[in-house]
Amino acid sequence: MDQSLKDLALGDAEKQWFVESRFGLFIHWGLYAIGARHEWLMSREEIAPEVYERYFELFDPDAYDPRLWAKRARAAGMKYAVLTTKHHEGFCLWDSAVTDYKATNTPSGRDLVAEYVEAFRAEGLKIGFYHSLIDWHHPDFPIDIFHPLRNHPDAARLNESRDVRRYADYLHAQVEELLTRYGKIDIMWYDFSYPGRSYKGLAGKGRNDWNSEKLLATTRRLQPGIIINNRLDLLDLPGFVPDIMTPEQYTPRVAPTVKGEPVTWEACHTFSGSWGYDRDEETWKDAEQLIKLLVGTVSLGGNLLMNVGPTARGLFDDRAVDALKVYEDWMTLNGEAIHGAGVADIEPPRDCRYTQKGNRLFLHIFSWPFRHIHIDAMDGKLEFARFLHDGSEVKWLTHSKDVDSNVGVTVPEGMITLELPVKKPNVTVPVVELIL
Ligand code: H79
Repeated sequence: MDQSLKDLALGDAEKQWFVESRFGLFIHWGLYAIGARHEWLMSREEIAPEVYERYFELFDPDAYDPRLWAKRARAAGMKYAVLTTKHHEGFCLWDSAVTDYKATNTPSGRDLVAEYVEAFRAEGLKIGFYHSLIDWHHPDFPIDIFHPLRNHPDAARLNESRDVRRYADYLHAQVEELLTRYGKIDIMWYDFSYPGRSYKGLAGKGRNDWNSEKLLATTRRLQPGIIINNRLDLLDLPGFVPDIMTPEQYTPRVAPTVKGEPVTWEACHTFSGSWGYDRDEETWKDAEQLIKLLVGTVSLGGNLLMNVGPTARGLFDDRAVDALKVYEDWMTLNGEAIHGAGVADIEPPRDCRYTQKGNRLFLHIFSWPFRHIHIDAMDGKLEFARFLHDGSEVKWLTHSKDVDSNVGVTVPEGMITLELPVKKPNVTVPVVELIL
């Protein structure tokens, strides 16, 4: 069994496109866009499935045009996208044969997944599916710690007629549809497992509930090159390393490892605090935060999957468009330091991050200093320095004893001081390219 699980992991060569991409668009879209107050509202507000179905009866995103979404993503420098085919609410965005709770049965009547795949592929982006393991609408999904009916007085009795194995069959059948109907799919993003937790005698869920080993094998069989994330609760099986790790709304301080080994990883973040469209949410990230999240992630060797929650009409709202424009403006001038770049060989100076691509080192300046940034000695290897955004030369001093006496302080021999303009260039995070 160890061996077969190992065989299900993807090799580095098959993940190369992903690592080089560095930047993708996460799209959280479902009935919760109508509620417009976080994609977990069904659980948070303990809304019974039959009450929640009111959204299903009204769902009609008349302005949905995924070609426009794809154009915006590409312009922002994103190379792939991941769409919620189904979120925890259980509503399916495609024309599934095994449920009536699907987009084609709403007033919209469209297969939203089919249109997404076609539009994003046409724009040259790789295609990912997010698929929720959790399902608060399915009648066989046992009421658990997050379920909207967790505080129902008869929860235990209701669970007697719910059979998680039937739910798992449904889950597997749907995955089979998604991975056979739409051509080559590049990423499968399962969400999520929570074993070993309990609330009022109700349990969490994990690999035995989802039949995760089989789900992993099926996913790999149907799409041999697909990247599968780490949320199937298989991590503690000996020898198993997921294709990617996916820290959520959290960028680690050092590159993550699994079982002592470096691992391919992708941080996912939101423009505001919510994944689904949240009309009244106020904590939208500013331009600096958005760019620093991307740079910070890539400097640690990770990808950034940045989320948008489209509205119930099928549009990116103004705040999301503005946020994507922040990325577009920055990536147009500085994308070289992101695409195909990764962890640098050397430590960055204070308030800076490095990314590196071959003999090109990119110094991302997070906090603008007064005139100088001191970088460690490069043993004479530095050949040229220039700003990425305008290609202009950045001059530097290499410290020797002579220079030390000029500045009147002791400086480590060989240390390099970049000579920067007093005024910060009009770029959210300026980047100096160091050619070695
Ligand atoms: O799909 C997005 C989220 O809905 C889902 N994963 C991303 C990609 C996710 N959200 N939260 N979690 C996974 C982990 C669980 C967090 C919880 Fe809570 C804390 C559940 C209950 C308390 C956050 C706060 C959600 C509800 C209240």
